[in-house]
Amino acid sequence: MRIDVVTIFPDYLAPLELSLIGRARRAGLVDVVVHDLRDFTTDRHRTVDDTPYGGGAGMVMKPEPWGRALEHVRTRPEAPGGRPRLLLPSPGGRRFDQAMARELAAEPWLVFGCGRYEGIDERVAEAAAEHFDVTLVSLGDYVLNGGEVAVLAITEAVARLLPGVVGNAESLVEESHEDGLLEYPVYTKPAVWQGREVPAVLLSGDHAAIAAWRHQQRLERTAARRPDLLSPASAARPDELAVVPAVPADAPELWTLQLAGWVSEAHANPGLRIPPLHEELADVRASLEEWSTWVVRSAGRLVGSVRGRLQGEDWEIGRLAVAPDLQGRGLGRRLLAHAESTAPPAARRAVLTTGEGSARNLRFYRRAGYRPAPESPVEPGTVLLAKPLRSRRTGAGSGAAGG
Ligand code: JD8
Repeated sequence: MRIDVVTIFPDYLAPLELSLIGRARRAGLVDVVVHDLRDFTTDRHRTVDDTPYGGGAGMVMKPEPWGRALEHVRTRPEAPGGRPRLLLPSPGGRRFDQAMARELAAEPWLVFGCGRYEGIDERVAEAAAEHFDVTLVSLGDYVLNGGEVAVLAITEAVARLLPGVVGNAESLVEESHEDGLLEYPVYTKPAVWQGREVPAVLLSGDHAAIAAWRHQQRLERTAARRPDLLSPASAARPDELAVVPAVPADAPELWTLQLAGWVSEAHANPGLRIPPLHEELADVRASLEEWSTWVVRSAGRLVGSVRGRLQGEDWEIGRLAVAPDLQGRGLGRRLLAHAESTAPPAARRAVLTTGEGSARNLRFYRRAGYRPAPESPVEPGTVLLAKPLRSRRTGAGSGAAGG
């Protein structure tokens, strides 16, 4: 792989002469060439910046030196030929991650353009697209003073994936972000340090037990420190998620969600017939015609739903479901509040049913203001709960006196 870097601070890239990457360069496994942008200026002050059109603080990098520099990198005799990837570090770029590192490691030729000041004249990237595949890349959501640090990090993350750069390629496999899990804790001699022991399993010689322990450690650490890596859905904060009307295409996932969501209710109410667990996909499709139904998606996955329909002066709320692995984060509360907020003016109270044995649900609905309804539930073994709705007609408080 060839890596060309254009910068006004060539010495900033000196760390790439060290350690693994330095050794790989000397071994010819990767060829890194650093170019000084000022070599492509034409004035005796080697000017690379000027004031911004439209005013404002700071300076902007001039296009001409960049045009000349990129043309030189692309066409000089030692250039490997073909259409290089031009990577322009920028706070607004595509977030660099291990997947992008793997993608870039498959490229024969990378060219990095390091901006400074307030950035590079926008026309440079536009013009470069004629001969380069241009990608704006960001190291992360914080502001640096230039692109060099990003190039150091990206070059190291990419070059170490090249064959022969990391001595034992095996170790690449179990690394964080490689397979979506953080790495397991590591230890070396002495077995006891400051009274702190190395976990006994690691001294056991039982490789199967060690592998299992390490995998468990990776899962626990990832769940504790980076739940977003486990399933992007798990990271979403409920108040960030949009509650939207369900569409027919949601039916299969809705069916799956309700089958998953009512298992715990079945356990809590032995012998009680739980309608959601006895429905087929066709029943769910049909229900979308009869009920106003809303869903919530996180990272593309349908993770919550609720529905409502007017029965006389009652706004009947049902099928409030949250994916089991995402319960306990307030999404249920959000969905219930949404269902209540969409009750038509004619509705004087919200009603819903849950199992007598569903202690957790009963606590949840009580906290939301629901109380056992005066009338008996339809199904034996269930509880009919009701909550007065702020009557829209009068704008007065809930039906209850003084409500
Ligand atoms: C390139 C100039 C500085 C940025 C005014 C501060 C990447 N993750 C990242 N954060 N910041 C950068 C980055 C910053 C750069 C340049 C990359 C060129 N600056 C500018 C805009 C605000 N100054 C980055 N990758």
